[in-house]
Amino acid sequence: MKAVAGSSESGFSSSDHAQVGQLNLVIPNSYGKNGTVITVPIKIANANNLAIGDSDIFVRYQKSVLNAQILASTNSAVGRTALTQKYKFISAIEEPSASPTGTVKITILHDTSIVGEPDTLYGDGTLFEVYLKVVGEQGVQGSSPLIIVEARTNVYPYTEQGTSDTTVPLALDSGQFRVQATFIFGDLNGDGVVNNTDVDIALQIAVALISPSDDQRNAGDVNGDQRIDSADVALISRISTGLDTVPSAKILKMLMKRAGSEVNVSFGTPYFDANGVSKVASFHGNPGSTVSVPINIDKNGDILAGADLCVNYDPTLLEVSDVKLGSDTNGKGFVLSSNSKTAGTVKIGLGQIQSGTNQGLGSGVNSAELVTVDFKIKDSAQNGKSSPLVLSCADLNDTYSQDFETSSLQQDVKTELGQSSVSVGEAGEENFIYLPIVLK
Ligand SMILES: [Ca+2]
Ligand SMILES: [Ca+2]
Repeated sequence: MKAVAGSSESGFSSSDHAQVGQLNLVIPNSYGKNGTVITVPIKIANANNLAIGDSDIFVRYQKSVLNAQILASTNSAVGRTALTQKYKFISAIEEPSASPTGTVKITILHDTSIVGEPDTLYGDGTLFEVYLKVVGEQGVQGSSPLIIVEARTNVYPYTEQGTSDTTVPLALDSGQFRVQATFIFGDLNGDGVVNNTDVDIALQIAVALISPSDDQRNAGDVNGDQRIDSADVALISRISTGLDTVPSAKILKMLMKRAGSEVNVSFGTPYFDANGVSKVASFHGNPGSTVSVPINIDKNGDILAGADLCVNYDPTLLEVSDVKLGSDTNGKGFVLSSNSKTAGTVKIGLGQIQSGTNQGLGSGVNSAELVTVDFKIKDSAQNGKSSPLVLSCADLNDTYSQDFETSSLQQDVKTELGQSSVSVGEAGEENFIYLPIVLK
Protein backbone atom coordinates (compact mmCIF):
# COMPACT_ATOMS: atom_id res chain seq x y z
CA MET A 1 0.00 0.00 0.00
CA LYS A 2 0.95 3.52 -0.44
CA ALA A 3 0.70 5.84 2.52
CA VAL A 4 1.23 9.53 2.68
CA ALA A 5 2.89 11.01 5.71
CA GLY A 6 3.19 14.45 7.13
CA SER A 7 1.03 17.48 7.26
CA SER A 8 -1.56 18.19 4.65
CA GLU A 9 -1.70 21.34 2.62
CA SER A 10 -3.65 22.97 5.42
CA GLY A 11 -0.38 23.68 7.20
CA PHE A 12 -1.79 22.56 10.51
CA SER A 13 0.21 20.31 12.75
CA SER A 14 -0.61 16.64 12.50
CA SER A 15 -2.61 14.84 15.12
CA ASP A 16 -0.84 13.58 18.21
CA HIS A 17 -2.11 10.09 17.60
CA ALA A 18 -1.40 9.70 13.91
CA GLN A 19 2.31 9.06 13.70
CA VAL A 20 4.21 7.91 10.70
CA GLY A 21 6.03 4.72 11.46
CA GLN A 22 3.24 3.38 13.60
CA LEU A 23 0.85 2.45 10.85
CA ASN A 24 -1.03 -0.76 11.57
CA LEU A 25 -3.12 -3.16 9.54
CA VAL A 26 -5.47 -4.77 12.02
CA ILE A 27 -7.96 -7.61 12.12
CA PRO A 28 -9.91 -7.38 15.39
CA ASN A 29 -11.00 -10.36 17.44
CA SER A 30 -14.46 -11.56 16.52
CA TYR A 31 -17.22 -13.99 17.43
CA GLY A 32 -19.93 -15.79 15.55
CA LYS A 33 -22.41 -18.64 15.76
CA ASN A 34 -22.13 -21.79 13.72
CA GLY A 35 -23.91 -21.39 10.40
CA THR A 36 -23.69 -17.61 10.28
CA VAL A 37 -21.61 -15.48 7.93
CA ILE A 38 -19.25 -13.14 9.70
CA THR A 39 -17.77 -9.95 8.32
CA VAL A 40 -14.09 -9.62 9.12
CA PRO A 41 -12.85 -6.04 8.79
CA ILE A 42 -9.32 -5.30 7.62
CA LYS A 43 -8.61 -2.06 9.37
CA ILE A 44 -5.96 0.56 9.08
CA ALA A 45 -4.96 2.46 12.18
CA ASN A 46 -2.98 5.67 12.49
CA ALA A 47 -3.18 6.62 8.85
CA ASN A 48 -1.99 10.16 8.28
CA ASN A 49 -2.42 11.39 4.74
CA LEU A 50 -1.68 8.04 3.15
CA ALA A 51 -2.25 6.63 -0.30
CA ILE A 52 -2.41 2.96 -1.17
CA GLY A 53 -0.32 1.74 -4.07
CA ASP A 54 -0.35 -1.70 -5.65
CA SER A 55 -0.75 -4.09 -2.74
CA ASP A 56 -1.63 -7.63 -1.79
CA ILE A 57 -3.28 -8.45 1.49
CA PHE A 58 -3.81 -12.09 2.37
CA VAL A 59 -6.04 -13.25 5.21
CA ARG A 60 -5.52 -16.79 6.47
CA TYR A 61 -7.85 -18.90 8.65
CA GLN A 62 -8.54 -22.46 9.82
CA LYS A 63 -10.78 -24.25 7.33
CA SER A 64 -12.30 -26.42 10.07
CA VAL A 65 -13.71 -23.27 11.65
CA LEU A 66 -14.21 -20.80 8.83
CA ASN A 67 -14.76 -20.96 5.06
CA ALA A 68 -14.75 -18.11 2.62
CA GLN A 69 -18.27 -17.05 1.66
CA ILE A 70 -19.00 -15.50 -1.72
CA LEU A 71 -21.84 -13.03 -1.40
CA ALA A 72 -24.36 -13.25 -4.22
CA SER A 73 -24.79 -9.47 -4.22
CA THR A 74 -21.17 -8.80 -5.16
CA ASN A 75 -20.06 -12.23 -6.36
CA SER A 76 -17.06 -11.89 -4.08
CA ALA A 77 -15.87 -12.85 -0.61
CA VAL A 78 -14.42 -9.38 -0.23
CA GLY A 79 -16.19 -6.06 0.03
CA ARG A 80 -14.79 -2.60 -0.03
CA THR A 81 -15.67 0.34 2.17
CA ALA A 82 -16.04 4.08 1.86
CA LEU A 83 -12.28 4.33 2.25
CA THR A 84 -11.54 2.16 -0.74
CA GLN A 85 -14.39 3.14 -3.07
CA LYS A 86 -11.89 4.58 -5.52
CA TYR A 87 -9.50 1.65 -5.47
CA LYS A 88 -9.69 -1.17 -7.94
CA PHE A 89 -9.12 -4.60 -6.46
CA ILE A 90 -9.51 -8.26 -7.28
CA SER A 91 -9.92 -11.12 -4.84
CA ALA A 92 -9.32 -14.85 -4.86
CA ILE A 93 -10.06 -17.73 -2.51
CA GLU A 94 -7.63 -20.57 -1.90
CA GLU A 95 -8.87 -23.47 0.17
CA PRO A 96 -6.77 -26.46 -0.98
CA SER A 97 -8.05 -29.81 0.30
CA ALA A 98 -4.57 -30.83 1.45
CA SER A 99 -4.16 -27.80 3.68
CA PRO A 100 -5.79 -27.07 7.06
CA THR A 101 -5.85 -23.39 6.24
CA GLY A 102 -7.62 -21.25 3.69
CA THR A 103 -6.62 -17.86 2.34
CA VAL A 104 -8.54 -14.95 0.92
CA LYS A 105 -6.30 -12.86 -1.29
CA ILE A 106 -6.97 -9.21 -2.01
CA THR A 107 -4.95 -7.44 -4.68
CA ILE A 108 -5.25 -3.68 -4.87
CA LEU A 109 -4.46 -2.06 -8.18
CA HIS A 110 -3.52 1.58 -8.11
CA ASP A 111 -5.21 2.40 -11.38
CA THR A 112 -6.00 6.10 -11.65
CA SER A 113 -7.52 5.64 -15.08
CA ILE A 114 -10.60 4.17 -13.46
CA VAL A 115 -11.79 6.88 -11.13
CA GLY A 116 -8.89 9.28 -10.92
CA GLU A 117 -6.58 9.67 -7.95
CA PRO A 118 -8.04 7.80 -4.96
CA ASP A 119 -8.71 9.60 -1.70
CA THR A 120 -5.91 9.66 0.81
CA LEU A 121 -6.52 8.12 4.20
CA TYR A 122 -6.54 9.62 7.65
CA GLY A 123 -7.03 8.18 11.10
CA ASP A 124 -8.57 4.78 11.62
CA GLY A 125 -10.98 2.94 9.40
CA THR A 126 -11.82 -0.23 7.53
CA LEU A 127 -10.26 -0.86 4.11
CA PHE A 128 -11.94 -4.14 3.20
CA GLU A 129 -14.36 -6.65 4.63
CA VAL A 130 -13.86 -10.38 4.22
CA TYR A 131 -16.92 -12.64 4.43
CA LEU A 132 -16.45 -15.98 6.14
CA LYS A 133 -18.98 -18.66 7.04
CA VAL A 134 -18.70 -20.20 10.49
CA VAL A 135 -18.48 -23.98 10.04
CA GLY A 136 -16.87 -24.85 13.40
CA GLU A 137 -18.69 -25.78 16.58
CA GLN A 138 -18.46 -23.95 19.86
CA GLY A 139 -15.80 -25.36 22.17
CA VAL A 140 -12.08 -25.84 22.42
CA GLN A 141 -11.68 -26.52 18.70
CA GLY A 142 -13.96 -23.68 17.74
CA SER A 143 -11.43 -20.96 17.28
CA SER A 144 -9.25 -19.81 14.45
CA PRO A 145 -6.59 -17.18 14.13
CA LEU A 146 -7.34 -14.54 11.52
CA ILE A 147 -3.88 -13.85 10.25
CA ILE A 148 -2.91 -11.03 7.94
CA VAL A 149 -0.25 -12.37 5.65
CA GLU A 150 1.49 -9.45 4.05
CA ALA A 151 2.70 -10.36 0.63
CA ARG A 152 3.27 -6.89 -0.63
CA THR A 153 1.96 -3.66 0.81
CA ASN A 154 2.96 -0.28 -0.49
CA VAL A 155 1.78 2.60 1.61
CA TYR A 156 3.23 5.97 0.73
CA PRO A 157 3.08 9.50 2.06
CA TYR A 158 1.00 11.72 -0.15
CA THR A 159 2.52 15.06 -1.14
CA GLU A 160 1.40 17.98 -3.27
CA GLN A 161 3.42 16.48 -6.09
CA GLY A 162 1.81 13.07 -5.72
CA THR A 163 2.94 10.19 -3.64
CA SER A 164 6.44 10.23 -2.22
CA ASP A 165 8.88 7.42 -2.77
CA THR A 166 9.12 6.62 0.91
CA THR A 167 7.01 3.68 1.93
CA VAL A 168 5.57 3.75 5.41
CA PRO A 169 6.29 0.64 7.45
CA LEU A 170 3.23 -1.40 8.28
CA ALA A 171 2.74 -3.43 11.43
CA LEU A 172 0.40 -6.38 10.99
CA ASP A 173 -1.93 -7.11 13.85
CA SER A 174 -3.85 -10.36 13.41
CA GLY A 175 -7.00 -11.33 15.27
CA GLN A 176 -8.68 -14.37 16.73
CA PHE A 177 -12.08 -15.78 15.87
CA ARG A 178 -14.14 -17.79 18.37
CA VAL A 179 -17.32 -19.73 17.73
CA GLN A 180 -19.79 -18.67 20.35
CA ALA A 181 -23.13 -17.12 20.95
CA THR A 182 -23.06 -13.61 19.67
CA PHE A 183 -23.15 -10.73 22.08
CA ILE A 184 -25.86 -8.11 22.06
CA PHE A 185 -24.60 -4.84 20.64
CA GLY A 186 -24.74 -2.22 23.33
CA ASP A 187 -25.22 -4.61 26.27
CA LEU A 188 -22.07 -3.79 28.19
CA ASN A 189 -22.98 -5.38 31.52
CA GLY A 190 -24.22 -8.57 29.86
CA ASP A 191 -27.67 -8.57 31.47
CA GLY A 192 -29.42 -9.09 28.15
CA VAL A 193 -30.93 -5.63 27.87
CA VAL A 194 -29.57 -2.37 26.53
CA ASN A 195 -30.37 0.61 28.69
CA ASN A 196 -28.90 3.67 30.38
CA THR A 197 -26.66 1.53 32.57
CA ASP A 198 -24.86 0.45 29.42
CA VAL A 199 -24.56 4.06 28.30
CA ASP A 200 -22.87 4.93 31.59
CA ILE A 201 -20.45 2.02 31.26
CA ALA A 202 -19.57 3.04 27.71
CA LEU A 203 -18.81 6.60 28.81
CA GLN A 204 -16.63 5.33 31.65
CA ILE A 205 -14.73 3.19 29.14
CA ALA A 206 -14.46 6.18 26.80
CA VAL A 207 -12.62 8.24 29.43
CA ALA A 208 -10.55 5.26 30.64
CA LEU A 209 -12.13 5.10 34.09
CA ILE A 210 -12.63 1.38 33.49
CA SER A 211 -10.88 -0.87 31.02
CA PRO A 212 -13.20 -3.06 28.96
CA SER A 213 -13.27 -6.85 28.90
CA ASP A 214 -13.13 -8.62 25.53
CA ASP A 215 -16.89 -9.08 25.65
CA GLN A 216 -17.38 -5.41 26.41
CA ARG A 217 -15.07 -4.47 23.56
CA ASN A 218 -17.24 -6.40 21.15
CA ALA A 219 -20.60 -5.36 22.55
CA GLY A 220 -19.60 -1.75 23.07
CA ASP A 221 -17.89 -0.94 19.78
CA VAL A 222 -21.19 -0.60 17.98
CA ASN A 223 -19.84 1.40 15.05
CA GLY A 224 -16.90 -0.97 14.60
CA ASP A 225 -14.02 1.49 14.68
CA GLN A 226 -12.04 -0.44 17.30
CA ARG A 227 -12.70 1.88 20.18
CA ILE A 228 -15.50 2.58 22.57
CA ASP A 229 -16.30 6.25 22.82
CA SER A 230 -19.13 8.73 22.71
CA ALA A 231 -19.85 7.79 19.11
CA ASP A 232 -20.86 4.34 20.36
CA VAL A 233 -22.91 5.94 23.11
CA ALA A 234 -24.99 7.60 20.40
CA LEU A 235 -25.83 4.20 18.93
CA ILE A 236 -26.25 2.43 22.28
CA SER A 237 -28.77 5.04 23.34
CA ARG A 238 -30.61 4.67 20.06
CA ILE A 239 -30.73 0.90 20.53
CA SER A 240 -31.97 1.32 24.10
CA THR A 241 -34.80 3.59 23.05
CA GLY A 242 -35.74 1.61 19.94
CA LEU A 243 -34.63 4.24 17.45
CA ASP A 244 -33.11 3.28 14.12
CA THR A 245 -29.33 3.01 14.24
CA VAL A 246 -28.90 3.46 10.51
CA PRO A 247 -29.93 6.80 9.03
CA SER A 248 -32.29 6.84 6.09
CA ALA A 249 -30.80 7.93 2.78
CA LYS A 250 -32.44 11.31 3.17
CA ILE A 251 -31.08 11.91 6.67
CA LEU A 252 -27.67 10.56 5.73
CA LYS A 253 -27.42 13.08 2.92
CA MET A 254 -28.19 15.88 5.37
CA LEU A 255 -25.71 14.61 7.96
CA MET A 256 -22.93 14.14 5.44
CA LYS A 257 -23.42 17.64 4.10
CA ARG A 258 -23.09 19.16 7.55
CA ALA A 259 -20.23 16.93 8.61
CA GLY A 260 -18.33 18.22 5.59
CA SER A 261 -17.87 21.65 7.14
CA GLU A 262 -15.26 22.10 9.81
CA VAL A 263 -16.46 22.67 13.35
CA ASN A 264 -14.23 24.68 15.67
CA VAL A 265 -13.93 23.56 19.26
CA SER A 266 -12.68 26.21 21.65
CA PHE A 267 -12.52 27.29 25.24
CA GLY A 268 -15.28 29.85 25.42
CA THR A 269 -16.71 31.72 22.47
CA PRO A 270 -14.28 33.17 19.94
CA TYR A 271 -14.95 36.77 18.96
CA PHE A 272 -13.31 39.44 16.82
CA ASP A 273 -11.55 42.42 18.33
CA ALA A 274 -11.62 45.96 16.93
CA ASN A 275 -8.93 45.01 14.42
CA GLY A 276 -10.87 42.02 13.22
CA VAL A 277 -8.51 39.57 14.91
CA SER A 278 -10.10 36.39 16.22
CA LYS A 279 -9.88 36.20 20.00
CA VAL A 280 -11.41 34.01 22.63
CA ALA A 281 -12.92 34.82 25.98
CA SER A 282 -10.73 35.33 29.05
CA PHE A 283 -11.23 33.75 32.45
CA HIS A 284 -9.87 35.15 35.68
CA GLY A 285 -9.47 33.94 39.21
CA ASN A 286 -7.36 34.49 42.30
CA PRO A 287 -5.28 31.71 43.82
CA GLY A 288 -7.65 29.47 45.78
CA SER A 289 -10.64 30.33 43.63
CA THR A 290 -12.35 28.30 40.94
CA VAL A 291 -12.70 29.29 37.30
CA SER A 292 -15.25 27.67 35.01
CA VAL A 293 -13.94 27.11 31.51
CA PRO A 294 -16.57 26.27 28.91
CA ILE A 295 -15.79 24.17 25.87
CA ASN A 296 -17.79 25.36 22.90
CA ILE A 297 -18.45 24.50 19.30
CA ASP A 298 -19.17 27.09 16.65
CA LYS A 299 -21.62 25.27 14.40
CA ASN A 300 -23.67 22.15 13.66
CA GLY A 301 -24.92 21.92 17.23
CA ASP A 302 -28.33 20.71 16.18
CA ILE A 303 -27.05 17.30 15.10
CA LEU A 304 -24.44 16.95 17.85
CA ALA A 305 -25.02 13.96 20.10
CA GLY A 306 -21.67 13.41 21.77
CA ALA A 307 -18.06 14.40 22.18
CA ASP A 308 -14.77 13.05 23.44
CA LEU A 309 -12.62 15.85 24.76
CA CYS A 310 -9.23 15.97 26.45
CA VAL A 311 -7.81 19.04 28.15
CA ASN A 312 -4.21 19.32 29.26
CA TYR A 313 -3.09 21.86 31.85
CA ASP A 314 -0.24 22.56 34.26
CA PRO A 315 -1.03 20.61 37.44
CA THR A 316 1.32 22.75 39.53
CA LEU A 317 -1.07 25.68 39.00
CA LEU A 318 -4.47 24.12 38.43
CA GLU A 319 -6.54 21.15 39.48
CA VAL A 320 -9.85 19.97 38.08
CA SER A 321 -12.59 20.33 40.66
CA ASP A 322 -15.61 19.44 38.52
CA VAL A 323 -16.78 18.78 34.99
CA LYS A 324 -20.38 19.69 34.25
CA LEU A 325 -22.79 19.74 31.35
CA GLY A 326 -22.76 22.99 29.43
CA SER A 327 -25.66 25.40 29.13
CA ASP A 328 -26.68 23.89 25.81
CA THR A 329 -26.36 20.22 26.75
CA ASN A 330 -28.04 20.48 30.14
CA GLY A 331 -31.62 19.22 30.20
CA LYS A 332 -31.46 17.56 26.78
CA GLY A 333 -30.70 14.02 27.80
CA PHE A 334 -26.94 14.45 27.84
CA VAL A 335 -24.79 12.59 30.32
CA LEU A 336 -21.07 12.80 30.87
CA SER A 337 -18.21 11.01 32.47
CA SER A 338 -14.83 12.50 33.24
CA ASN A 339 -11.48 11.19 34.33
CA SER A 340 -9.08 13.53 36.07
CA LYS A 341 -7.11 10.86 37.91
CA THR A 342 -3.98 11.83 36.06
CA ALA A 343 -2.88 15.30 37.12
CA GLY A 344 -2.37 17.51 34.10
CA THR A 345 -5.08 16.03 31.92
CA VAL A 346 -8.82 15.53 32.07
CA LYS A 347 -10.71 13.25 29.71
CA ILE A 348 -14.36 13.99 29.11
CA GLY A 349 -16.93 11.75 27.46
CA LEU A 350 -20.22 13.41 26.54
CA GLY A 351 -23.13 11.38 25.23
CA GLN A 352 -26.84 11.76 24.76
CA ILE A 353 -29.61 9.43 25.81
CA GLN A 354 -31.50 9.94 22.59
CA SER A 355 -35.27 9.71 22.49
CA GLY A 356 -38.14 10.74 20.27
CA THR A 357 -37.68 14.34 21.40
CA ASN A 358 -33.95 14.41 22.12
CA GLN A 359 -31.95 13.60 19.00
CA GLY A 360 -28.98 15.89 19.00
CA LEU A 361 -29.21 19.33 20.52
CA GLY A 362 -32.20 20.11 18.34
CA SER A 363 -33.09 22.44 15.54
CA GLY A 364 -32.07 26.04 16.04
CA VAL A 365 -29.00 25.20 18.11
CA ASN A 366 -25.95 26.07 16.08
CA SER A 367 -23.01 27.13 18.23
CA ALA A 368 -23.20 25.52 21.65
CA GLU A 369 -21.57 25.20 25.04
CA LEU A 370 -20.93 21.49 25.48
CA VAL A 371 -19.35 21.21 28.92
CA THR A 372 -17.69 23.38 31.52
CA VAL A 373 -14.53 22.38 33.33
CA ASP A 374 -14.07 23.88 36.77
CA PHE A 375 -10.41 24.49 37.53
CA LYS A 376 -9.36 25.33 41.06
CA ILE A 377 -6.38 27.65 41.02
CA LYS A 378 -4.01 26.26 43.58
CA ASP A 379 -3.37 28.33 46.69
CA SER A 380 0.31 27.94 45.93
CA ALA A 381 -0.02 29.34 42.40
CA GLN A 382 2.38 32.23 42.03
CA ASN A 383 1.73 35.48 40.29
CA GLY A 384 3.18 35.68 36.85
CA LYS A 385 3.12 31.95 36.25
CA SER A 386 1.29 30.62 33.24
CA SER A 387 -0.03 27.27 32.22
CA PRO A 388 -0.91 25.97 28.81
CA LEU A 389 -4.52 24.95 28.43
CA VAL A 390 -4.73 22.64 25.48
CA LEU A 391 -7.53 20.75 23.82
CA SER A 392 -5.48 17.68 23.09
CA CYS A 393 -8.39 15.75 21.66
CA ALA A 394 -11.75 16.83 20.35
CA ASP A 395 -13.88 14.25 18.60
CA LEU A 396 -17.50 15.08 17.98
CA ASN A 397 -20.23 12.85 16.68
CA ASP A 398 -23.74 13.24 15.38
CA THR A 399 -26.86 11.34 16.33
CA TYR A 400 -25.81 8.33 14.25
CA SER A 401 -22.24 8.22 15.63
CA GLN A 402 -20.64 9.79 12.58
CA ASP A 403 -17.60 11.94 13.21
CA PHE A 404 -17.50 15.67 12.71
CA GLU A 405 -14.45 17.18 11.13
CA THR A 406 -13.03 19.29 13.94
CA SER A 407 -10.33 21.78 14.71
CA SER A 408 -9.49 23.02 18.15
CA LEU A 409 -8.24 26.37 19.28
CA GLN A 410 -5.29 26.28 21.62
CA GLN A 411 -5.04 28.87 24.32
CA ASP A 412 -2.82 29.80 27.23
CA VAL A 413 -3.64 30.19 30.87
CA LYS A 414 -1.79 33.16 32.26
CA THR A 415 -1.33 34.37 35.81
CA GLU A 416 -0.90 38.11 36.07
CA LEU A 417 -1.10 40.66 38.87
CA GLY A 418 -2.43 38.24 41.45
CA GLN A 419 -5.02 36.79 39.14
CA SER A 420 -5.00 33.80 36.91
CA SER A 421 -6.54 34.28 33.58
CA VAL A 422 -7.33 32.00 30.72
CA SER A 423 -6.82 33.92 27.56
CA VAL A 424 -5.94 33.44 23.98
CA GLY A 425 -2.46 34.31 22.81
CA GLU A 426 -1.79 37.58 21.07
CA ALA A 427 -2.81 38.03 17.47
CA GLY A 428 -0.93 35.62 15.31
CA GLU A 429 -0.17 33.28 18.18
CA GLU A 430 -3.36 31.29 17.91
CA ASN A 431 -2.72 27.74 16.98
CA PHE A 432 -5.02 25.26 15.43
CA ILE A 433 -4.56 21.62 16.17
CA TYR A 434 -5.56 19.65 13.15
CA LEU A 435 -7.46 16.51 13.99
CA PRO A 436 -7.76 13.95 11.24
CA ILE A 437 -11.12 12.82 10.05
CA VAL A 438 -11.90 9.24 10.84
CA LEU A 439 -13.91 7.75 8.04
CA LYS A 440 -16.10 4.83 8.90
CA1 LIG B 1 -27.15 -4.11 29.74
CA1 LIG C 1 -16.62 2.57 18.35
